[in-house]
Amino acid sequence: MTEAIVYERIGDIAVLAAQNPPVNALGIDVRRGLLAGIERAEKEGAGAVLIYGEGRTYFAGADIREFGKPMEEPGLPDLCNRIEAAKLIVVSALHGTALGGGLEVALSSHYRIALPSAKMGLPEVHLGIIPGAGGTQRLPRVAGTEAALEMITTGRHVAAAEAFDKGVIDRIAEGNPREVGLAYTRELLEQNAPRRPVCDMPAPEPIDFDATYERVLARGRGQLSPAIAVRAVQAACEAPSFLDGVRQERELFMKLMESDQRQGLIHAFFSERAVSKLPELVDVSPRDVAAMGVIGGGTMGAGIATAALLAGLSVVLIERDEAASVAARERIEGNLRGALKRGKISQSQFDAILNETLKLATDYAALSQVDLVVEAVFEDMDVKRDVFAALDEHCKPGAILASNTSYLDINDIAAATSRPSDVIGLHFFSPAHVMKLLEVVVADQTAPDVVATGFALGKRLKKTSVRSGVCDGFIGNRIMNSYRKAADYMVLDGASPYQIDKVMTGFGFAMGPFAVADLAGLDIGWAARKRRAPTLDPRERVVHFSDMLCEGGDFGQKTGRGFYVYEEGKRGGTPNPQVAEYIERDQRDQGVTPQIFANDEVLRRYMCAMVNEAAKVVGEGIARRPLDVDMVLLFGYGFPRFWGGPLKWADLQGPDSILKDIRRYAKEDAFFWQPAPLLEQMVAEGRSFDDLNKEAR
Ligand code: 3H9
Repeated sequence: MTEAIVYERIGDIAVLAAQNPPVNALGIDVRRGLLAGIERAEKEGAGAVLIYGEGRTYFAGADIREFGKPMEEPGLPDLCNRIEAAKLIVVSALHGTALGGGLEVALSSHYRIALPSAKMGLPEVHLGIIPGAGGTQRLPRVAGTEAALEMITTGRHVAAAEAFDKGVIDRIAEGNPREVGLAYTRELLEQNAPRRPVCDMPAPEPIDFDATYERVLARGRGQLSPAIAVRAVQAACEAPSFLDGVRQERELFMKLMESDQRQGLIHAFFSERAVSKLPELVDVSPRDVAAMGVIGGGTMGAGIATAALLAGLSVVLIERDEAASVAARERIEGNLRGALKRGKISQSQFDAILNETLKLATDYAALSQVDLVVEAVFEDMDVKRDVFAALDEHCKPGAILASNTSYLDINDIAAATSRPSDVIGLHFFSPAHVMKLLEVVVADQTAPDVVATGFALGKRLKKTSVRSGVCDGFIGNRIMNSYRKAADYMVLDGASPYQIDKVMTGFGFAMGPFAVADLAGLDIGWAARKRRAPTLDPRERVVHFSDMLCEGGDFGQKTGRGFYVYEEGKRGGTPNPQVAEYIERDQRDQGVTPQIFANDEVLRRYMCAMVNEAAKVVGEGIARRPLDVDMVLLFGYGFPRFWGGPLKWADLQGPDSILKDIRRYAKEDAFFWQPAPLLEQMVAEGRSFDDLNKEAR
């Protein structure tokens, strides 16, 4: 017996209690313990086995940390088959989250009971794999083909009541898993209930698997695991025997286990959790935040206020006059109405937020009691400095003063106050009540407990928070500027914006860079380019075709025309024929002879620009670790999760091959393609970005 599974005899019942915190993952000790427990129970002549988890959950799945390493015996598939083949009845009592291999162990048990709060599912597709211990064979047998396919291809966690309706569990009971499980097992013994192996149930009904495969593949935008899962369920229906189906599932599972997508998605899983754990904050307590101030009620300010209100904070929003206050309130009301419609809040919560928790004011004196204030006014240093001087005057001592600036220097903003250690950047992404990313921008004098409070606030608002140092654009916008420029240069040199968009959506982005620019508003980039023009380095190449669009009043989706033409009521746009004229004019003016870019080359340049700038951001200490950059791109810029992030992607390609291409591109434009010193150093030392992540732990 291992310590991870505690064996106990209660009368006729052998109880196997999992003790492998925090989530009772099915690591090698747990698997050995379960196997030994079943064998011992049989040997002792027990009448039944009860399996349950101590702590917060039944098994939450295979131990993901073992993936990529040689599998130690017993493997989970064999263990599940052995549990199912046990000579006595096996009962599982589920609580918490019975996920992946956890649900597979439960499905191998002969009877399943769950607490009403339990959730269950097969979320393997989110890790780039499929259930690999019989889940794709057993779930369709108990729940039917359609229901199983839906659960497996979406990875959705299903509540106990729904699982009961679908036939996944046999009973729901209030209490604790041990007591509930024991009572149920006793009852089954009293009734002489038979063993009930799912593998003996008839094969599920087949459906049109080819059509389902195509539909799921398209929905995955390049992610393979959900579509492969369809084929595994197909095997459950069509394979000559249960064991043959299990064998087919295993083959598909192993193929995915070796894929880049599995590596990318597991990197995303662990990085998502590591990103907000900063070693320097381990012993630092955040300040209490109950009341929040927001300065400015435009789209951004209203979004930030909405996020705070939805998280249960009270909000005082400052606008410059009555009319602007009314408009801000309407924006917030609109956002909240969306939350109401999606069932995120009830009508009474909606009313209470608008009538009680949200206050609007035009006088900074209304901020005297707030614990933290986020400024979201016009991006102009003079305006921001005035705001912060006023905050300094009116906010109580200890209140945190945060700016939502996207690129201005937080140190300069902090200098406008008498308390720079209380000043921080909290960079939200629009719409702020929807987007998951929060950049916590730490200035030179920001106090550690202020940083900790930024992260605590992010958690409360259900954001993924990433620490960033101060630089133009912080982590995300700085990197975006770079890959956007690479895209612009490719267009000037002969690629079309539509080719680039198509290549990048093929890579897995929801939208390409030119469609994104149309959505964000072309006037934003235009204003930034005009602002930066006087300080541009003369060696920098400049493109003009986007300016030409703006000069003609085409600002993207909001004006109905940009790189694409948008028709009222239609999703997406069609290429704007004028764009080709502007590009040709730009090429003529600059004496550029257009060339043809293969799609691979488009992807390579775009990604090399992203990786190179990301490596500079890490090398300069703006991001602490490569994984911080990866999470910024994943949660703020639509980077496909199955690649894990640009630096995980770079590792998968080999950092040396990226550097080789950057050097090749530098022959055409040495100014733009200056290799990141960190990348050069890593390649010289044979290290990967993942090595840097590990060293930073
Ligand atoms: C599988 O089962 C394959 C099989 O079909 C076939 C095999 C042959 N392994 O998320 P939290 C850690 S694939 C190892 O912060 P929550 C996590 O890293 C698996 N570690 O808590 C964190 O560590 P740390 C299918 C794991 O309450 C700590 O536990 N299962 C695993 O917000 C707490 O996690 C899944 O995909 C794991 N499986 O959420 C479920 N799971 O404290 C994945 C968690 O050091 N897990 N950890 O940062 C989850 O979805 C959530 O963790 C869960 C709890 C909902 C369980």
